[in-house]
Amino acid sequence: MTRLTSEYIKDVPTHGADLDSTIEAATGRKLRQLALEAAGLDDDTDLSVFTAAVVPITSGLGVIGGFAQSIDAILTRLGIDSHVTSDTDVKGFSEATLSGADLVFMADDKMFVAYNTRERKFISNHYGTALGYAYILCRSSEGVRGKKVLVIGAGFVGSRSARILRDYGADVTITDIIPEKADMVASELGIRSEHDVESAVSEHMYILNAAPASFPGSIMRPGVIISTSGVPHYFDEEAWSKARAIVHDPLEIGTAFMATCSAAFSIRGEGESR
Ligand code: 2YC
Repeated sequence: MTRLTSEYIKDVPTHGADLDSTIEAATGRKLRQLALEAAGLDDDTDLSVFTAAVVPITSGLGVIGGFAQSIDAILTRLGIDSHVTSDTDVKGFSEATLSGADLVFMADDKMFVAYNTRERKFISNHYGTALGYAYILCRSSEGVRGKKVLVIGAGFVGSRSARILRDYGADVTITDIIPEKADMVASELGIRSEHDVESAVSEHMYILNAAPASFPGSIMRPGVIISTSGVPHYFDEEAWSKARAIVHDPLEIGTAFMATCSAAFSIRGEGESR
């Protein structure tokens, strides 16, 4: 799991409108609407009835400057009544629960979760990111049913994205720099794996990139759509000129889908932690 840096997320609190215009150009919808739809919630769902607390966690490599504040800004943009706790770690968690927070967001070096205190269930950032980028790819291509889709990266996010895209009816191929990882996920999901990443990229119009990969525009097909959570994120000029859409951000998409999916536990009264 790639650890974010303060530098990488410094624009998150203010980049909401820019991200929405990129997402809207690709899908015709804004992020909030997509995150509600994917969580099975109505577009007019009022998320302001939910309170959220973001707890900075100092374990392991410690706090990332601006991380909790970025999560807080993302949740506020969704209409959730959010705040960052004044304390960190366990004291911060006790402050969150004593304040009656419905949703508690916290991340150590291994996991980032949205915990629904009412339903006692959580949504991980791995799942929120996988769902978010898969749903954006689906909505960018007027649906992926029967379409060839490439997933790059067979880790936590890539394997979950592949499952979600398969369940959307896509013809999914997965690839990874470690071929055995792709083969394992492929056999588990009943999809194809491809060991030659570059030839796989050159053969697909719909790509979900969940790896810190960067591939040259010279191997891409004109009009390709790339939904890419991978960090670090780099595409050359030819890639930007060829692609119909390249959708990326370091934190907001995954967090927004975590938020709607964790709220959905309360609204829909069903679902399991994931
Ligand atoms: O500021 C804090 O509370 C830190 N404990 C946060 C550490 C987050 C580490 N994880 C990451 O940088 C990202 C996640 C957002 C998802 C994958 N890696």
